[in-house]
Amino acid sequence: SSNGSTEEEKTLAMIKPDGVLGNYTERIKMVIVESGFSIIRETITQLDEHRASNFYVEHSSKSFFSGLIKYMTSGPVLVMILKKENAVADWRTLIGPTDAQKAKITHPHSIRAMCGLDSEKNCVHGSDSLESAQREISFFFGEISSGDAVGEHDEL
Ligand code: RTP
Ligand code: MG
Repeated sequence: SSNGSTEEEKTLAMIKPDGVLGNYTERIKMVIVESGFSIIRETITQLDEHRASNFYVEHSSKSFFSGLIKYMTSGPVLVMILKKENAVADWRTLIGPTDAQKAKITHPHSIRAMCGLDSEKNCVHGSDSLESAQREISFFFGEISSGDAVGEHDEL
């Protein structure tokens, strides 16, 4: 950008109901900060069926969808905007694979290995692309500055 700072990305991170109820919030936040992310916004919210279905609409035809919605509405979630260079990919790497059982074997230092249970109850979410990140940030926090302005209008 024009001020010479590194281009930074924003991604959406979520601690799912099992993570919040299992008291993993502070441990996860510690890993986030130690890994170089800034938490620039955060909110706790309880998803209802409608909002959870909308959030995961890409999976609406999958066999696991009804279980996913039941899980995601089972308690409050903590949603955060994380900022860092390469935030989208780096947060996905830090959380590890979808199946927390596999994560414990193949990615033992990942967040899902630390606090996830199985292929459904995996404790955390991360946007899977820049486009998903923008959609998901808007979903929870409203519109934000577009990508080409990131770094100059980055108070959000
Ligand atoms: P997320 O979107 O939550 O960050 O997870 P992900 O990209 O690693 O995995 P995705 O394929 O997008 O699946 C979304 C969430 O659905 C639940 N799931 N359950 N029972 C199952 O086989 C199954 N498969 C997926 C998980 O909670 C997964 O994170
Ligand atoms: Mg996903």
